[in-house]
Amino acid sequence: MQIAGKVAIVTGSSRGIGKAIAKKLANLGAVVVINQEPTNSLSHKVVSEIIQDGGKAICYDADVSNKKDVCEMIDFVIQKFNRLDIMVANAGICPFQEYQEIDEITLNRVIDINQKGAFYCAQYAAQRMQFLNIKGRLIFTSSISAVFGGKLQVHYCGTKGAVNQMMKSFAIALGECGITSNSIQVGTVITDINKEAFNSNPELLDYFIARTPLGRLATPIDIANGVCFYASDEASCISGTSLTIDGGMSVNLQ
Ligand code: RM4
Repeated sequence: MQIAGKVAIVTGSSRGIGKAIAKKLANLGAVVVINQEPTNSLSHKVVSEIIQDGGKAICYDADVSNKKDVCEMIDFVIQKFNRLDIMVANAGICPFQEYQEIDEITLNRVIDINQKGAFYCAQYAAQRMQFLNIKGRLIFTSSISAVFGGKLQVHYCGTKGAVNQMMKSFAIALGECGITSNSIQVGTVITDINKEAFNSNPELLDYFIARTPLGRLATPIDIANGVCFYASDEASCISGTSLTIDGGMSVNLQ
């Protein structure tokens, strides 16, 4: 997959799925920007792991729900590398809660990070790519929860549905510039986002595995593989699509 020499930002890449995406992109020769929210302190470790593996990476703290932060991050990257080829809008949260318990603060935080954050990253990255005449890539981390509901994810599912619709609309708006826009519909992948939920309810994990035709849940690497394909030159004629990576879970009603 032709990615060498490209510059990529991966939001929420200090751990979990974002970290796997960043490491795979770096492994394929991209210069990767590891983004985390400023209160976090893990990204330096990811950068040193990538450099130890012979890759190129820097880190940049920015709260994606803050438009000014996002624009400054993108401007910094373009100033440093003279280009931005790949924007992976991956940062997201999913506080599992009964619908009655979801207060305004929580709802706004989920929308601010998952939906507005993805929008700010895509909007400004696309504007800069267009200005620099770069046939770039917008890749969104969506979810099977964009299609299926979740009893404890009423707020989260709404944002993932929105991410898919934004993705399609960006694809239409940016086609004439040769910029593609796609999303990965992530199945149930065990990371910090849901570890607690599974620890407190191990049967749920057994249920998800049992309904997955391939008999295993997708891993962060599986998601990274899909993102790297969308980011590659080989995917230059793919836009406005969602690739589901879930071991077949979402097509199985059993
Ligand atoms: C995914 C899907 C999974 C859930 C995670 C947090 O999009 O909904 O089932 O565990 O989000």
